[in-house]
Amino acid sequence: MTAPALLPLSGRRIPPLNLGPPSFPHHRATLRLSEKFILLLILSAFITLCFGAFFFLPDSSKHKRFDLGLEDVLIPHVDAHKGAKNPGGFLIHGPDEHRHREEEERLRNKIRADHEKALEEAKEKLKKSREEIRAEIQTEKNKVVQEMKIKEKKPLPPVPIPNLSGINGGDPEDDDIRKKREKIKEMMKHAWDNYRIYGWGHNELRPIAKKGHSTNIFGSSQMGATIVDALDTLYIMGLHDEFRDGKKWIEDSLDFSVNSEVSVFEVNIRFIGGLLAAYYLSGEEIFKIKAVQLAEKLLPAFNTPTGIPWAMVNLKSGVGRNWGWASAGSSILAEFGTLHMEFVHLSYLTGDPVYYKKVMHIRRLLQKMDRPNGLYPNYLNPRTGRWGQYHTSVGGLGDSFYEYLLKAWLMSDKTDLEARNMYDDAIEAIEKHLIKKSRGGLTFIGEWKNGHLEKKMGHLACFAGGMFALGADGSRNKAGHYLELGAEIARTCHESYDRTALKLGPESFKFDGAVEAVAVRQAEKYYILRPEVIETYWYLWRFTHDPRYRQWGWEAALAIEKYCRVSGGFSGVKDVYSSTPAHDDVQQSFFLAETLKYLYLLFSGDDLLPLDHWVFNTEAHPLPVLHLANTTLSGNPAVR
Ligand code: DMJ
Repeated sequence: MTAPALLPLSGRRIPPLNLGPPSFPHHRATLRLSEKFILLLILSAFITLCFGAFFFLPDSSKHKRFDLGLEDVLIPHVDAHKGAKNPGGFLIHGPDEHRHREEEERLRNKIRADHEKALEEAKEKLKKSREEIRAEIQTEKNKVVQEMKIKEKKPLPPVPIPNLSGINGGDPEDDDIRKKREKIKEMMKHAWDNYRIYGWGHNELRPIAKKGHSTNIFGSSQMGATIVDALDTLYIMGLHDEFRDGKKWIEDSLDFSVNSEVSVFEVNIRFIGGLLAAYYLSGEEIFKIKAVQLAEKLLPAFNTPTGIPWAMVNLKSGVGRNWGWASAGSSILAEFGTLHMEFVHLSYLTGDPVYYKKVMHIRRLLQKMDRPNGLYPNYLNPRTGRWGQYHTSVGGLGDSFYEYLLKAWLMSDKTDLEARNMYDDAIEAIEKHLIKKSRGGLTFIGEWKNGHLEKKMGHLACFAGGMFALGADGSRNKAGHYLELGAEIARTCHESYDRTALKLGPESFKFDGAVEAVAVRQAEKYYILRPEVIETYWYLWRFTHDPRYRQWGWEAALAIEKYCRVSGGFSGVKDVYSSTPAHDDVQQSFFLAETLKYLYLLFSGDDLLPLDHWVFNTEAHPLPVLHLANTTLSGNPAVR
C-alpha cells in the first residue's frame, strides 16, 4: 500500500494525515513533520501577500467602493493646497495634478448622482402598493424566464400555410356598384391623407382642430393606432403607396418599450389583430415580429390570482390594474373574453403555446362557473374569481365575448366544438331572457340587470345581427331561425338610423311605450363613426344577397359623407336628431379599420375575403382559418 500523496492546499478536502499503515510509525511521523512545515510555509506566504496588498495596491482599487454610495466615509481626503494623491498614494503636481483633480471631481459627481437616483427610486418604491411591487417582481422574474427560454429555443419547424385565397379582387360587375365602391375608397383616402398630414404617428386625428388625438385606452404614448388599424383596409382597397408608408412608420417608429398604461383588449383587437392581418395579407415579416413583441408585453396582465387578466397593463413595468368604474374591481367579460382569436394565431405563428394556454385557461375557468339563468354576467373579479354585478348585455361590456366563441369555432375550421357549444348555450339563454319584440314589431336585444330587463339597445349590440347570421350554419338545427333573427336585428338597427334627422344611428335607443328605436337621453344621441350596423348589413348581404342591405349601407355611407366629412377628415356628431349637429372632432381609428372596410366589402364581390377562408376579428381584421385538426400549435416561421 502506498502512502497517500499530499493534496494541494486548494483541494476542498484535507485528507486525514494518519492514513498510513499502523505498522510503519516512523514513516507516519516523517509525514506529519513535512506537512506541518509546508503548511507553515504557505501560511507565512499568504500573510506576506495580504500585507503587500494592503500597502501597495493602488488607490483606484478603493474607488470601486464609491459605488456603494458611502461617499463621505470612503472618498480619500484631498487637500487642494497640498496637491492631490496619485493612484499610488504619492503626491503629484502640475498638469497631472489637474487631471487627477478632475478625475476625482468626476467620481464625486457620479457618486452623488448615483446616490440621488437610489434615493429617488426608493421613494418611488415606497409610494407603491405591495401588490404593485409584487407584480413588478413577478414581471422581472418572467422576463428572466422568457430570456432563458429564448436562449434555449431551437429553430421551430415551419407551420402549414393557411389558405390565403381572396386577398385581392372582388371587382363588381355592375357599374353602379363599382362606382359606389370607388366612392368608399375615396372616403378612405380622405380619412387617411388627412391623418397622414395632421396626425401622423398619433393614435387618432382631430379632423377639425387638425392635430393628433388620443384616449386613455392607448396610454400616454403615440403608438400610431390609426396606422396599424387601417393597414389591411388600405391593402384590400389597393392603396399600395399608403400601405407602404404605414409599413415604413411601423418599421422605424412603432416602439412598445414605453412607460405607458394601455387597455389589453383594445391593444389586442386593434394592434395585434391589425398587425396579424397585415402580415397574412402582405406576407411582410415585420408585422408578425411587431405583433409578437407587443403580445409579450401584454402577458404580465395575466399575473392575477385567477389568470383572468387585468383590463390595463403598463407596457414597461408590466403592472396591471382594472378600470376604476368596473363593478367591485372586476375585469370585463368583453375584454378578457376577446383575446382568443389573436392569441391562437400567435401560438400558431411562434410555436410558443403560452398564448394559447392563457386563453384556454380563461375558457376553462368560465366553464366551471355558475351562470345565473344561463347568462354570463359582464363583471368578473380577477382576484376572487367571483362574478361582480349581475349585468348581462350583448352590447358594450359583453358583446365580443359571444362573437369570439363563435369565431373560435369558425377559425378552427369548425373543429373547436367546445367553443361552438358554449356559443350555442349562451345564445339560447340570451334569446330566452334578453331578446324581445316591441309593440311595433321590432325585435330588440335588451340588457339584463339584477333580474330586470332594461328595454334599451346599444349601437354596439347591432353587430349581433351579423353574428346570428354567421352562426346560423352549424347551429342546433335552427339555421333558418338564426338567419331570420339576424335579419330582424338588421331591420331594427336600420330603423334606429331611419328615425333620426341625419339617417345615422344614436349610441343607444329605447323601446318604451310609444318610443321605439329612438334615443331619449341627450347623452345617448351621438354617433361616433361606429361600424356595427354596417357590419351587420354586410354579413346579411353575404348570406342572403338581398339588395336591401346594399341600399341601407349606401344610405349610411351618404349620411356619413354629408354630415361627418370635414376638410380635415371625418368626425363624429353629437346629436343625430339635430339637422345642424355639432362635431365631436374625433376621427376614430375603427372608422378606417371597420366602417369603411365593411362598406367596401358590401360593394365588392364575395370572392374578396371569402368567409370560408377568413374570419374577421372584432375590429374587422381578417385572420385566416387554421386547419388545426392535424396540427399541434407549434411552428415558426410561417412558410408562405
Ligand atoms: C370596435 O373597436 C370593436 O368593434 C369593438 O369590439 C367594439 N366596438 C368598437 C367600435 O364601435
